[in-house]
Amino acid sequence: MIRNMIPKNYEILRKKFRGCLLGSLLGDCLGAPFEGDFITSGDKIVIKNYLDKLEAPDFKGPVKQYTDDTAMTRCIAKALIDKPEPDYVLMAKLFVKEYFLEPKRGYGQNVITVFKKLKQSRFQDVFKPASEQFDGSGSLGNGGAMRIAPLALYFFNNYDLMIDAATKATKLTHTNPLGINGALLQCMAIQQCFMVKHGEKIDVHRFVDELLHKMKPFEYEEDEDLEEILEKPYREKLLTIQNLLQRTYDEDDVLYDEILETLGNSISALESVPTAIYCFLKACSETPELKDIFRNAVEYAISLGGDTDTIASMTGAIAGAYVGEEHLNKHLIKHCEKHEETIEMADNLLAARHEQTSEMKNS
Ligand code: R7I
Ligand code: MG
Ligand code: MG
Repeated sequence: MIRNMIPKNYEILRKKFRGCLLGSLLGDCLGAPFEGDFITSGDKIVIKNYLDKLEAPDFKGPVKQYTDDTAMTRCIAKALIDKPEPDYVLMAKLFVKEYFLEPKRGYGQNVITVFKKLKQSRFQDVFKPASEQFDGSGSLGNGGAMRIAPLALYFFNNYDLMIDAATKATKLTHTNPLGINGALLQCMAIQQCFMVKHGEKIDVHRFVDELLHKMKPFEYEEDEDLEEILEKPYREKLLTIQNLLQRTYDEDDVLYDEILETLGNSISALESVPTAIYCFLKACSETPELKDIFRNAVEYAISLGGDTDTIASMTGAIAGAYVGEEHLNKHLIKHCEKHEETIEMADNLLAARHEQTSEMKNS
């Protein structure tokens, strides 16, 4: 193999790869203690103090453990590092191995059936067990979206390959279009953070417009000839985000209830992926300093309650890809399980991507 020169932007990419995977880990570890909670105004202060305490230089506390979100994210990253072409049998095998090694990581109730069937069938047809979930309609949970970050990173500069790989990696466990499209939307949001110049502010409305445009081919349209209105659920959510982003800051309490009502905070992909994107964009539009965006986005995601580990993890992956590792609090990182391995994994994923791209150019 002919090694290519390290490109000039390699350092920036490294910061973004690390920021994204660390952001995903932090959101999961920090959000997990609140999973399933209803959050009161008092709890919001508790969450703020909890994060302040963890950000303090000298605070020592027990390691914050990650859940299934990170366990499965790590499997996708490992598969890409080992095999440069996405290998879905390998991904399925890693999911199953990981689950049976550590089953108590808080996995979704139904996805466990997929793991058991994959194992029993000796990975004959890795897409079959997922397609049988929920009487054949497939899971609409956020399990596909929560683990998609490594694919967005690996294919950040090849949109078509990213969409293809994200679809297939999701179909290993989630075949419902809502589950798949949620994973695609999360992937697109992370990838879009690579299109913003490092250190430059995001135009939040343009960010959503681009997502609206990209989601169009994946959702049905209004068909005038048939006089039939077909569904476009994710684009409806994105329009809601546009609307919510125009609201003023002093309406925060009213806004909070409205966000829960319109965007949601549940375990379903439709009621969590757009919520995570909103948490990120709200922080971008209200936070003057780049260094505070990650913390504000993740704190807000946790304060919404419900599926806190997953929504905070997805928010963290997007925010981390945008601001880069240097704007994540280093003390906060140290409290999270396997943070050092996560940095190594991000570097290996970038190296694997670089080698793959170089090979493509040289062949
Ligand atoms: O989507 P999945 O991997 O779960 C991820 C969530 C995250 O919050 C993790 O942090 C973890 O806590 O779990 O797992 P699935 O079992 O496929 O889906 C999760 C749940 O969503 C299921 O157990 C169901 O309760 C629900 N669900 C559905 N309910 C009705 N009809 C998913 N799909 C359907 C459906 O089609
Ligand atoms: Mg979890
Ligand atoms: Mg969760």
